[in-house]
This record gives sequence, C-alpha cells and structure tokens, in this order.
Amino acid sequence: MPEEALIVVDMQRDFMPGGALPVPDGDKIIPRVNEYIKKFKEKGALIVATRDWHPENHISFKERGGPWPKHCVQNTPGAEFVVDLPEDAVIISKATDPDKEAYSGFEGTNLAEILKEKGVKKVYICGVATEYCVRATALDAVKHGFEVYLLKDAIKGITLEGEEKALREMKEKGVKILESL
Ligand code: VGL
Ligand code: ZN
Repeated sequence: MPEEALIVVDMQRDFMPGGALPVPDGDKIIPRVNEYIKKFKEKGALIVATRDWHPENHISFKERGGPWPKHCVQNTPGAEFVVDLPEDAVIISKATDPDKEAYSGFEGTNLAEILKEKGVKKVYICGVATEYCVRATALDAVKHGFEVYLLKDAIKGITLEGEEKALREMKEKGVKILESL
C-alpha cells in the first residue's frame, strides 16, 4: 500500500502560455513536474492527476456570467495533459457539472475515497494555478486528514500577489511548504 501520493493539479494545455486561460510561465514547471512524477513513481507512490474537465456550457465561462474565458472543455486539445503520466495514474476529472464550479480535486469527485482505500497518508501537491486549484486541493486534503506537502518549485500562480497570499494561507492551515524535494 503506498503511504504517499503525488497529486499533479491541472497540468493542461489551456493553462499554459498560448492556451485559453494561460498561467504566466506555467510551462516553465513542466520539466520539474515530470521529474517529480518519475521520482514518486520509482518509489512506489500513487500518481494522481486532476484535470479541469468542463462541459461546453460551464457556469465559470464568461458567456454564462462567470469569471473565465472558455477553457478545458472535455475532449478538446485544450484539456489535454502536458506532462508525462504513467499508465496507472489515477485521473480525476473535476468541474464536470455545468452548473457548479469546483476548484478542488476533492470536490464532487471520489479522490478522498481512492486515497484512503489505497492507504495513502501523505500527499504531495504540484501544478497550477497556485491560488485556485492548487490552493483548494491542498486545503481540502488537510480537511480530509492527510499530511499535505506543497512542492514549491513545481507550482505556478496567475499573479505573484495571489500566489504569495495563497502560500501564507496554506501554511497557516497546516500545509507544509517544501522548497524542493
Ligand atoms: C483553474 C481557473 C479556472 C485552475 C481552473 O486549475 O486553477 N483556474 N479553472
Ligand atoms: Zn476551470
């Protein structure tokens, strides 16, 4: 049973430069995330990848009054992963309900059950965007009783201020920030 899981958050084409909702320099962390995937896989950890997986008419899109341009629509190139995942990675699709936003990989999914069933105690989190889906996923992981580590050299925020604020909040709420691993 793997004690540990790596959760790779939303490393998808639309969140990279040139995509529909780009995180500035989001592509710069791709090599680092790939290294972590390899390293965690080698030590027998569970690899989880969350993906934003919106229906065409999702409530978070501007045309429905939401804050975001259309992004990560199910089965489109923009929703594809940009990192190398092993075949046995657990893929968690989130925000699939047209009328509900869900930033956290735990919200409206069976991620907590899967992790508990597999005996996971510690989760390590990387990916984008720090102040949205990474933040929400890390805080929910704490609420579910996991020991939570953030891999700081493998995350990227939309703004620097947003990222700093999110890091402070995560730290306050029990997330351990690792500069590198
Ligand atoms: C995200 C904005 C909208 C994220 C997803 O993955 O952080 N941000 N949808
Ligand atoms: Zn989204």
